[in-house]
Amino acid sequence: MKRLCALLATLATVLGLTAALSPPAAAAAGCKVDYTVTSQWTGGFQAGVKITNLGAPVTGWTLGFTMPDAGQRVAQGWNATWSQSGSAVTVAGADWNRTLATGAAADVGFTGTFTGSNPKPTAFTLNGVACTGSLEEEPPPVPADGTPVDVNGQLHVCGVNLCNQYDRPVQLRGMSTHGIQWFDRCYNAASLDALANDWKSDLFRIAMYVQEDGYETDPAGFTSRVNSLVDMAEDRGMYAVIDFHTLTPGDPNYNLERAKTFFASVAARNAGKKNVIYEIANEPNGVSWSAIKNYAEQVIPVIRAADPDAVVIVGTRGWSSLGVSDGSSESEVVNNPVNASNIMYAFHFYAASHKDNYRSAVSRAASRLPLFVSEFGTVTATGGGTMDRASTTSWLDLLDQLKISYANWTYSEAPESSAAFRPGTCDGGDYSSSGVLTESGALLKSRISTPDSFPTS
Ligand code: IDC
Repeated sequence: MKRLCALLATLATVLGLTAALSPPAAAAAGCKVDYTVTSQWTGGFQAGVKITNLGAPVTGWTLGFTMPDAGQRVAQGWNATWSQSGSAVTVAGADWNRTLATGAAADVGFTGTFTGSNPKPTAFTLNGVACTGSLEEEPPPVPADGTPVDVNGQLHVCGVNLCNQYDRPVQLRGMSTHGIQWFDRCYNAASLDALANDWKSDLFRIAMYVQEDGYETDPAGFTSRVNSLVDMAEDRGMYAVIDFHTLTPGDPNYNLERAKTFFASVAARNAGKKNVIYEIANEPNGVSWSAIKNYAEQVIPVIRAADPDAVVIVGTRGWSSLGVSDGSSESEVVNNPVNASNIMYAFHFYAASHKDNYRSAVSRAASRLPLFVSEFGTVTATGGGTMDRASTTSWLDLLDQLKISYANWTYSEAPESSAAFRPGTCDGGDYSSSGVLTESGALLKSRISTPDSFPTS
């Protein structure tokens, strides 16, 4: 029936009979498109397109529209496959957003070039049906008064989500330190104030390397520094992720005794706080899932004995890729989960290196496992290279849609493109203005600082 309507509508358009043949109500049932130019510069622009399906559910969709001006060209698109032929643009949904229930929406976007006045595209269609619908606009979320920790209180895992004190799913968005053995001076009152107040970050991840001149060289000193950073986050109403940053060697069991000592101490010291989340192994690599699970089942009871109600994040195989970087998949975890409650599984990605097959794994896994993106970069897995804006935007849109919390690598002035600040920033007191931000820092600040809409009942 839909096909027939679409065919009739097309025929009617061709014959110039639209008004006479198609009842307005039928046309309005198809879809609604919100097109927004989010930024524009000389000759270029970035636009977001929100497609809302007002018709029957679809399991695959193609959006069409027309560029009114001959100079308007799509340069790079995301969250879909984009192509342009003459003035006609075609956008085909990606694996993870191709299903749209009635009333559901997909967000896609692109950067483009233009030569004239950059008018808004016209003739939007969804699977061939004109998008002339309108919906009651949802009121914009009203941010609750108070800091993220004031509003959400003690967190816990409910189903596959991170939930707040009202048992409602929340997404925390924030930043990770670089290795605190190297960039300690970047974590001071001014930078933490900026993170809480200007970046409006919900979350501060404290990356305490174990090797590479980290914890193993001075357990007492690093434990005390982590505790003082937890306090600084708490004072500003941010959650703190205590990251036991194992990396090389990749088998977390190499550090098992150190992990037990460290977590027994920080869990006892911080048990009364509501803002602490424990991440027990940053990125296991070159090691099986069963060995990681065994490590987790020895460390988690140590934490629980001291701090029974805190959320614990468990790293996954293949540098916390849910096994994907080792040619495996999330099913090894789904089929053999860690024997503990109130835990989440880490997923890490670097947007220029990890793309569609990783996004597919996350969108599949998200309905089976509680996931926490405790680290990601906008660049390649080396921490350097060119920032991949399109892939980063795809990732963050997906995490927003799935309400998966994230922390970006890094809130630091490291001389590499993943760092949010230009080298030298930590000599001064400014951690927010465009003069100190790198391209990655500017993108992340713009994403993190949008209002939270934490449920309050
Ligand atoms: C990188 C840092 C780099 C440092 C290196 C040392 O960006 O300055 O020299 O560690 O080990 C990870 C790790 C994280 C890496 C990061 C980028 O968790 O420690 O930081 N990365 O390579 N996993 C994937 C990428």
